[in-house]
Amino acid sequence: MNVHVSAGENADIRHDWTRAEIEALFALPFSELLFRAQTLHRKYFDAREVQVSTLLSIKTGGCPEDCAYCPQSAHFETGVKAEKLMAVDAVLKEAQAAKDGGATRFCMGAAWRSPKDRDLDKVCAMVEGVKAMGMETCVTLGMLNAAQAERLKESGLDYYNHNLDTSPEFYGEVITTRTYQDRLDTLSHVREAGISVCCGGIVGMGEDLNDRAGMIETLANLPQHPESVPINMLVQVEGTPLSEEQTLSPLDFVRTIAVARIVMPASMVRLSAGREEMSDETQALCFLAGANSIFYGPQLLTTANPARDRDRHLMDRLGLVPMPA
Ligand code: SAM
Ligand code: DTB
Ligand code: SF4
Repeated sequence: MNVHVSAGENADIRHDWTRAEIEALFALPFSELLFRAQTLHRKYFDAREVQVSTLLSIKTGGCPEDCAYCPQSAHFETGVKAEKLMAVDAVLKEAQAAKDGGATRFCMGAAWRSPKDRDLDKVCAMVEGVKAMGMETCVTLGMLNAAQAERLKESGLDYYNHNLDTSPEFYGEVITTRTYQDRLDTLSHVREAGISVCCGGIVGMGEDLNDRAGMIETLANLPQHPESVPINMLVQVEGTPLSEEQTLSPLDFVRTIAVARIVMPASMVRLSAGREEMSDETQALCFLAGANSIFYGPQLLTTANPARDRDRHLMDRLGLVPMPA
């Protein structure tokens, strides 16, 4: 990571944020908020650089969880067909294509509540294979126990993605099949195994500003900030309970990115799902607000992401360059 200042003990890196302080950041005049976010972004990173990851759904659909945003939940009719875990060879072929396309990290996602041990053997082989290609690795497989996190670490895993998704208060409106504490437990197993943490959430689910502040408060007050903080704009998928939700104003999305950058200045803030529906100008504001990583390639897990040439063109016009691994 191209951090210009060590992320050790310093006044910028705090774990004692209050909800009121974070709400006050959201309430700043837009230019003041972006100025503060930019200032910290430039202190910790080269503001021209954007980390580029490619996602692959290695096990799609049929998930027993009821996350109200998710096209892969078996609870909703969304037209996503349940598939089996992909073969290791097929995954490695996709990883090579991602590397050839310019990605430095390969993120593999599975629609599981938690992995079975037999499945984990295969995922570990995928991680080993992707590492051997010289790419960083990330997986998101649902809940993990301590032993599973250890096994993934031994296979060479760099990052584990597990999102808090929203505030503790709003969480129950979105997911009933596992608790907020379950998520925090998985995050601590990942951390204890020595794997870097990728953890963020979704906005635009009908939450209010206090919930957006509550999500960021929880992330910032974890014992260690997640190295990577994905901020997803809800992708509304027909058949999910949130498909008709009122869309969030792009400026409120930009504010969320800026606040995440300010309270977790040394973390990578990922402008995640929702870019396909976003204007180039909104994305430009997100980069200005401190976002410094994206998913690259035409598909997220089951929904669309901008085509590679649209992203290359956007990065060229903004003078952004891929971050070296
Ligand atoms: N099943 C695993 C889990 O939930 O941890 C891993 C895959 S899950 C699809 C990964 C993340 O994708 C979710 O935590 C959620 O934040 C995000 N996500 C899923 N559907 C989304 C949507 N429609 N819009 C935005 N983000 C979404
Ligand atoms: C994350 O926070 N966003 C990515 C990644 N982590 C795994 C997933 C977005 C999924 C969007 C809906 C879909 O494509 O199925
Ligand atoms: Fe399953 Fe993950 Fe989708 Fe929730 S977000 S339904 S756990 S795939």
